[in-house]
Amino acid sequence: MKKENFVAFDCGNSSIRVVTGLYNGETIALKQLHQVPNETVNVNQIHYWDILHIYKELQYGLQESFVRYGPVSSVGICSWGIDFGLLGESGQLLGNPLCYRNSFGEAVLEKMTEEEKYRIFNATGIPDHPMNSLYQLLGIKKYLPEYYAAARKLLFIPDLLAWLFTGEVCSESTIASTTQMLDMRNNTYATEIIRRYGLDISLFPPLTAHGQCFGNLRKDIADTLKMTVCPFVSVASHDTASAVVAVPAEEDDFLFISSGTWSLIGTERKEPLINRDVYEEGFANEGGAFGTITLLKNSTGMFILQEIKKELEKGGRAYSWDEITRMAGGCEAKIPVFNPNDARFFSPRSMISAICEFFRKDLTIKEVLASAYLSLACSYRHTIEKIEKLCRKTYPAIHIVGGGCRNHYLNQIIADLTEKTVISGPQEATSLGNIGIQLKVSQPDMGLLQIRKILRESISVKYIRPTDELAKRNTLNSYYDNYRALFN
Ligand code: LRH
Repeated sequence: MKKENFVAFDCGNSSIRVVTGLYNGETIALKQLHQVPNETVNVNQIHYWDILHIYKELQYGLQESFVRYGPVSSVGICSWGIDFGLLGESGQLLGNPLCYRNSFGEAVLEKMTEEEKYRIFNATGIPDHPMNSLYQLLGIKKYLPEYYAAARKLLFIPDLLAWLFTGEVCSESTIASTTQMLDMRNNTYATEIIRRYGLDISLFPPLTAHGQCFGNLRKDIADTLKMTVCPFVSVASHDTASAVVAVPAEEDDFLFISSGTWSLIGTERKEPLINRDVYEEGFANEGGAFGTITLLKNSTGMFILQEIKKELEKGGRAYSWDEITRMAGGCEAKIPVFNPNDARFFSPRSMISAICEFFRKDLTIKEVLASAYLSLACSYRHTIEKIEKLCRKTYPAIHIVGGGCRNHYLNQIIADLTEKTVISGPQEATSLGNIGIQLKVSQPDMGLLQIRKILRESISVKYIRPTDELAKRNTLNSYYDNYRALFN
């Protein structure tokens, strides 16, 4: 069989990546074509995404795929959730998309009553968070009224990129679910909520079905890149949803952590779970591939460590992740723990200072790092215990996928602390899941489980078993007790 060449655009919170998946009829070989950091740009205290920079980098990767592997069978796009760009009356982009780390949504959410918050959760399946697109959009309407008034279409990041590449204006359910404006029971926009808060329903583009072509590379772009036109396929365009497609689980009920800047900790379900307990615990029913639901907690992930690393590197010297984990592992003092999801760590000027201020003392850098890793692992255990309670089930293993799964130091702490086997990999879960869904175009009978099987057979994973050293377990459990005490 002729090899097919599928391209995944994978734009995460911290990197822009283009990957080709060469499919031989049985398995997929991933080839990374291009990767550069993704960063926000701060102008007058507002964080923006540089979408045209992202667009240029993706063009470069697409062209590389054509040069190296010939005509592209199709392209799928996925990105981080929540953020969006606005198009005006003449069909042009009105500005760079704002980043969810701005505070536009905060003031809006503060004014909502408990009853309103629950009503929105009940209608959408998504709990409140100031960064959600709903609150951001209401914040923009209030604080940047001329920007909102000029908007005629709202495109989430993958949709905005799709529009730049194809000219098509459309969306899909996984990315739309991160907005808190999608009704997760019916997979349609939550029109009642959108109207109730005075937002314009016509801003939202139609939703496409997974595994179908929605457009083609614009001819002028193909000519500039000196390549042939290729189709664009609707994939699970929220990066988390694509990553879940590539979880190498054989069983159909599994626990996953999609580990990157954020850690999405959850399970895959056929139906949403919308009730008071889920709301109180802050779990979200996000959209998954082919109408599945990912019941998950959107939890701080590697962000805290990425920020500390950046801060250390301001001194002019680069630190590898191995070095960072060695420093953390070399901490011999008692390790203090904090809640990584505390608002103080959401967007601080200095993460190191924020951590020291939280403990009201100067910690050594080894202590800061050890504390960040341990706190992260404690937050994972805490969330997993809640999932097990909500789903009335105990899971023996945790699948960790995404860039963060490479961190063996962290994986071992997670295994030891949760007393579960960690199955780590694939690191490129988002790109792999993206490409997996593209297989459906030429094989329409293929379902999620078959796609997952092909992806599983295309990769290898590592098993990390929990320690059987009692003393180590006891120390970790006492740290975890300290962590739990933060919530009393
Ligand atoms: C993970 C993620 C998460 C969002 C955040 C902005 O990459 O998409 O689901 O909440 O980024």
